[in-house]
Amino acid sequence: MKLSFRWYGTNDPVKIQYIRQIPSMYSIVTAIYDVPVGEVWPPEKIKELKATVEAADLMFDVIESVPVHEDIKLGLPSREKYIENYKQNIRNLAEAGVKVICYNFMPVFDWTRTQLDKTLKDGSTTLVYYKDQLEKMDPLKGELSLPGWDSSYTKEGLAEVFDKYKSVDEEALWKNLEHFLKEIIPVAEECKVKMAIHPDDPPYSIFGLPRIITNEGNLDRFLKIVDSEYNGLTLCTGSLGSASFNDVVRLVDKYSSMNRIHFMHIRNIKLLEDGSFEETAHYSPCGSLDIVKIVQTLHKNGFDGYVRPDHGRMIWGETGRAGYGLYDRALGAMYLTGIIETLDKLDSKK
Ligand code: DNO
Repeated sequence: MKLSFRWYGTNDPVKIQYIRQIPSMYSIVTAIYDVPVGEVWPPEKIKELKATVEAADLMFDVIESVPVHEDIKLGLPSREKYIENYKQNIRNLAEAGVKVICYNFMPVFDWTRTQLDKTLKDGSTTLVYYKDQLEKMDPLKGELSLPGWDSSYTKEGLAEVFDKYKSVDEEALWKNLEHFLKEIIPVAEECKVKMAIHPDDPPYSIFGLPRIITNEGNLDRFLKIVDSEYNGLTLCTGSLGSASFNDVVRLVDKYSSMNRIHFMHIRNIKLLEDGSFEETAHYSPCGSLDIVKIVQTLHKNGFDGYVRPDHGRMIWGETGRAGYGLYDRALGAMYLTGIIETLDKLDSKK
């Protein structure tokens, strides 16, 4: 397992040198953030980013994300141009040595929370998703954005895109995804870049928009569309685990033994009775997921892909990008490293 850490580039309040100081850190997970969604990332920008990462003695192996233009998800005729651009991005990133590209196929919104700074009992703040808060939110009335999103919309822009989705139900979205995959996966195969779709977060429809990368049946369906190792998953424990119908350990076991997980996002969440959830520290007793069992399952199946500690709380007075501070994610990284080292040592004693 290769430990990695998300970094938002030189504008990130978290310095890359600090990430380097986390023991066992191997690769950075990053992206080009100042090119509009759907456009080709200029090769010079990719080169520059790679050089910055390598100067910090870290690998430039994982991109999160190359975002998918909304016209592709909507299946509009203009999608062909964006799909060609997407293929070019895969080629250019492969040229720079990138091994895995993470992306998602969520209509309009990426990961969604209802509050970014909920104070927990210990005084830390965290991201939460409370169903009663969500019911009161009307994305068409206000501007909604999260710190990790690749794009956010104005009120007018949102109304327009919601309107376009009126004719796209789940089956139509599957069709549009199928068209996209059948175009891009052959390029990924040729370039030896593993594509890794991120599950929908939360894994069910919100604001009346369709969501399909949500549960075991749909993950099976996704993998069969193009049955290639290059058509794989980013298995995000917190996203899939935020619905009680998903058994995360089972999903990790199934898809890692099929060699279809290329990137793991590991974090814990506490599921509440009404289906709401709070993000917690990684340590298993803090949440509803058994992180040791998840890592143990990956280890048993010989998983050698990338792992990153996902969102952290804000602790020790840190301020910055909600979910993406340094301290709690670094604690998560060391917790994961401790589990992996223990498993490795127990294994060598057999
Ligand atoms: C949230 C992230 C997601 C992820 C995208 C992948 O923190 O895991 O925003 O990057 O869904 O495209």
